[in-house]
Amino acid sequence: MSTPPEARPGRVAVFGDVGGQRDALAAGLVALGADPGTLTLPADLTVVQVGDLMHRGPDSAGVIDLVDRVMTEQPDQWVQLTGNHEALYLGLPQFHWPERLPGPSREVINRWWGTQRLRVAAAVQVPGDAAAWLITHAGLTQGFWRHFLGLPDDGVTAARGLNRLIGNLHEKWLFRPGVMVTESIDLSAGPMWASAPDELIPSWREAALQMPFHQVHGHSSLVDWSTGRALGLPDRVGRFTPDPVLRHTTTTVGERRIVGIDPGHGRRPAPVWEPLVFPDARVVAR
Ligand SMILES: [Mn+2]
Repeated sequence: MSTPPEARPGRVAVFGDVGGQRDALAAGLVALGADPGTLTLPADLTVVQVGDLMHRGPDSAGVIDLVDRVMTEQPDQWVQLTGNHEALYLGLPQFHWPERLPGPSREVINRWWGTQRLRVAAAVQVPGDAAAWLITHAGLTQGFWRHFLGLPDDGVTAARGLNRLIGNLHEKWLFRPGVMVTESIDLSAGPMWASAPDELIPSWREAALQMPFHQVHGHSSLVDWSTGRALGLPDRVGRFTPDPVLRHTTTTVGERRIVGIDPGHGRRPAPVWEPLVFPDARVVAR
């Protein structure tokens, strides 16, 4: 009997927002041992991508093709999460964006959603740490965790609760906007829209309880990497550790961590960035 892939510890690489930068994504995969020609992933590697595959950069259609091919050929090794930009194509438009994917790419996004290949959350377990890592596009705010998920007390239950909303009567909760849409700060902003400096980090820092998991998110950052400027109000964001080479920020909230990994690709790819790699981990919910 072979061991199911999800039970075998290996590298789990979490990729931030891609924003149409197909070559940057491919280079990141090759750096982790993917075949430079076919991009076939090495057997010990699982990728979790946090969504926002498209727009801004030069080759959104190429990104969708790349991901569709890897997900078809190695379905156990690629977990694709939904961002607010994917949501533009899922019948719930909430913001204006000047670019539009070509029809065939839109059909791929809809096929992923219809077949539940597009997820909202994943949970990763690292040996020796009792708390799991919850991975979503924008992060799970304390308010959304409390009011819309019913205070799940671990990351696996939180990930399952979020994914259970896909296709459910309450699916629209997942797209609950925040300050980036409404210009009004909401500590219950949803996992597609929460702003890290204004909503995600303050929602947990200001709560008198322990966050029951670690988190990884993309979507927004505590630093404008192009200028190095910190974003948000310092007394609400608190202290954090920026890594300008990886383009990651780490905030410690009590005993838990929140790691932001949006590299901030624009029209051009970020000059430096890395995925977050857990060297010995398992995807335990997806
Ligand atoms: Mn986003």
